[in-house]
Amino acid sequence: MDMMKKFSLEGKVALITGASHGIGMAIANAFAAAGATICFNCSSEGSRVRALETYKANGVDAHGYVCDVCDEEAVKALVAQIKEEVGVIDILVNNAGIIKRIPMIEMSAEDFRQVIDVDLNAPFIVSKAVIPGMIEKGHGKIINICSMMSELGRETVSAYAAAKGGLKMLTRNICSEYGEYNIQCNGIGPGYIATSQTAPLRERQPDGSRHPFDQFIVAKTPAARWGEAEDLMGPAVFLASDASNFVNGHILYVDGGILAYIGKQP
Ligand code: NAP
Ligand code: GCO
Repeated sequence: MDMMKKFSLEGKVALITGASHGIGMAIANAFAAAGATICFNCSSEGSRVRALETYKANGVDAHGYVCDVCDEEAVKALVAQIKEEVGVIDILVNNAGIIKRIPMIEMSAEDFRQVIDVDLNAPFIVSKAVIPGMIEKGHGKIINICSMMSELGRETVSAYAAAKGGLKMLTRNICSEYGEYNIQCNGIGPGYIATSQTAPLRERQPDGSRHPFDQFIVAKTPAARWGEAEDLMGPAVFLASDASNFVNGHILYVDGGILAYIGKQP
């Protein structure tokens, strides 16, 4: 048996939401290298055009769309357009996400709702739009990009942690409800990854020293470094491929070991 064929995505159509840069783009590049046809969406035409230029420079012939993942009618139209232009979606990565770092009692209900909308309601909306096609095809892979905050809290990220905790359970529920249709739904829980989303946590201080949170995360991570979006490529290909056909409802933490580690004695 050619074991490596189990990791191939040849002939598969993948939709990675929010893959205009960061983690989503790294996962899309990994899927392309494994043979998949890449579709992505983002929230603005500017992001879409810039992302398409980057994909092209990387040798990836991606299909890019502007679509707000919170807008159910727009998402349904996107899925139909992809079916028309590319094919029925075999692999969905619910990656699009936002964070607002505000102390909870200072956070408006509107800010809280916006984070829940993108990080939890949207994965429901997009999965609901894609699953019927997967059932018809007889297979499907859904990967929800969760977070360490699916397990842990911290100051200022109440909405984000609530959303990512809910996303962990949505992952398990999709697994429970659609596993019989040969659809596997799993999560990836990245640790602290160096992207634009975490840039504020790594900014140099006025005196040129490293951000205190940067120093904290490096000390708290057994790997003693921030993760790179590239660290997620292999785990994502595994969960998108036939190699994981009996893995379902699992959250794979790609965090350098943070969740396993109590932290070094000061
Ligand atoms: P990022 O660099 O901020 O990228 C977020 C992406 O989501 C962008 O492509 C953005 O599109 C898109 N997006 C946001 N709201 C959208 C909407 N309403 N409709 C469509 N697209 C939307 O984030 P990242 O660091 O790569 O994170 C990606 C995912 O990983 C998120 O779910 C995040 O919560 C999760 N995560 C990140 C880390 C980390 O340390 N970075 C760790 C754990 C989990 P535009 O380009 O148009 O704005
Ligand atoms: C934060 C960070 C984290 C990371 C990630 C960790 O402010 O604590 O943004 O939430 O984004 O989710 O897994």
